[in-house]
Amino acid sequence: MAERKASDLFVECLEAEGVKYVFGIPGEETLDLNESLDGSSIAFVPVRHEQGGAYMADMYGRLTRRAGVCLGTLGPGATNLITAVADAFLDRSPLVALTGQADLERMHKESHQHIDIVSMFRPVTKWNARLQSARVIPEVVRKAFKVAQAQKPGPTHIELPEDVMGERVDADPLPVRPRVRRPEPSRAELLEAASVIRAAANPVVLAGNGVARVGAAGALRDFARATGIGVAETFMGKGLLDYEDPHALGTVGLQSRDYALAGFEDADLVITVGYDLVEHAPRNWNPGRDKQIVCIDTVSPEVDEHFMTAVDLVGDIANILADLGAELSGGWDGSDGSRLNEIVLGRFEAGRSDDAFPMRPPRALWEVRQALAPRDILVSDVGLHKLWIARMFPAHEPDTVFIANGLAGMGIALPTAIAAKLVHPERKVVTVNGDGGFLMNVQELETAVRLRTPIVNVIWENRQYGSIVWKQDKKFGRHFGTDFSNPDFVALAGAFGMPAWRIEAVDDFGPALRRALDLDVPSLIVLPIDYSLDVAISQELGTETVAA
Ligand SMILES: Cc1ncc(C[n+]2csc(CCOP(=O)(O)OP(=O)(O)O)c2C)c(N)n1
Repeated sequence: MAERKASDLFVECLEAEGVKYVFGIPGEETLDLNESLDGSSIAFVPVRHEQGGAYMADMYGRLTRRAGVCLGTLGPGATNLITAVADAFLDRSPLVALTGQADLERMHKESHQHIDIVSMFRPVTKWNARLQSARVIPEVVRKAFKVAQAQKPGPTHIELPEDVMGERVDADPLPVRPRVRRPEPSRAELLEAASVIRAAANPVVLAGNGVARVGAAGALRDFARATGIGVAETFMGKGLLDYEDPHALGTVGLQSRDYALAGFEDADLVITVGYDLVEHAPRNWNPGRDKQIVCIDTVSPEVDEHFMTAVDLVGDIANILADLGAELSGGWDGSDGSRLNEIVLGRFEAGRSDDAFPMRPPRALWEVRQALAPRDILVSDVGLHKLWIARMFPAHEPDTVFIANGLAGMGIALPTAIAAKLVHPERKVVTVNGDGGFLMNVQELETAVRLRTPIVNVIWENRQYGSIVWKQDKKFGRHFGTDFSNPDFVALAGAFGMPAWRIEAVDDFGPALRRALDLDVPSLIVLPIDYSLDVAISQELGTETVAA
């Protein structure tokens, strides 16, 4: 290859990694990189706040399992990326963050917009580095993608000093091996796990985000069918089993008695599959530390005194489930449902005839479920609405209900939904937001309109930070610092050039949602919501154990 500009080589390396989009905002210190992107096969997607761009990369990575890429300039551009990079860190999305930087020669002294971004990103990335010389670009880029995409995935970060990106260099991208070999547990470990499980009278499976991440839902369904063992899902594991599957025990984690009512109280053994402790602490389902645990995951599990595992099966989750299922086949009957599902789905179904207005959550969610096909996508923002979605929105398929439960940052829904629509243009995409969180990334409505990504944004309007009101009322019997006024959301959407509607009667929501879903442009629906119905539903479910 001939000598060329370092930024050209850098972009060739991104192309070799299969990058299709870079989401971000250019800066004066990323001029060369942006110019090189312009001449490449990669689409640079300008966003309206770097956080929006990083959330788009986060969802792109989550859905494609290839790292999404975001870009911010030095200083404020980089710090604006951080919240969404941290989300990718705790929610385990492969993401590569690129940030500009001053010339190497002005880094040792006080200098315009120069702060130590590499140190700042270190705690929220799996790996990061400053590009010290153009010659190492192929290694640095390959490493950033390899580390980001390795189990458990997460973000990496490369800092790009302006002068390095302008150097002349003669090098080529390193080869990218498309398939990564995943390790397998030994036969002895597998047989040991099988014998521990065989000795259990009442085993249950707790399945988490990690199963969806590696596309092992089919293997999990087969395992449940082959063994007869029931499966409970975390919020982020929604849809791993179709909620109508006879082995589905429900979504656990919102309240203290969820696990008990899903069968954990009587369980002597819990098989965790792709379970990330960040989602929900094991103390909640193993308070007495008396359950035997078999852990199936892609990496060795975290240490927690409530999660002392008997056997770990580390490697390819789908293969492990298939091999273990073959060893165990039959033996249990976890197919008569769970009391948890009975209560929650009963309330959900009852919601269909609730004609209260402002609308109450079960009816609002019932209408969303009716309007979406099984593989369509619902993206939740963060707040009381998220707890309702986690609690009762029934999912048929994995990767169809997105609930951020690692970092859980408000404002995630709109930008991530845009990326979901870019990845799956054939599926309908709806966001449900609180009126607090929606305004945190509202600027990305312009990006959605410009990209013509027809997502439907539903805002549950109550003019309060609902989940904080709920918590304060319970703790202090009053709430404070939680009320606000809103802009006229319909007029605001109109200013962005989008169709929008305010729902004035309970029966109007379903038809409005269907009408919006048929459009080929993004739209917005304001739904006045009544949160007086407690998400805790019934005393039988106990007190809540999570924050929104
Ligand atoms: C960026 C960020 N800031 C603060 C919080 C803490 N928090 C969690 S939920 C919530 C209130 C959400 O209010 P709203 O978006 O109106 O949704 P609602 O609870 O009313 O459904 C707050 C402040 C957070 N999770 N993320």
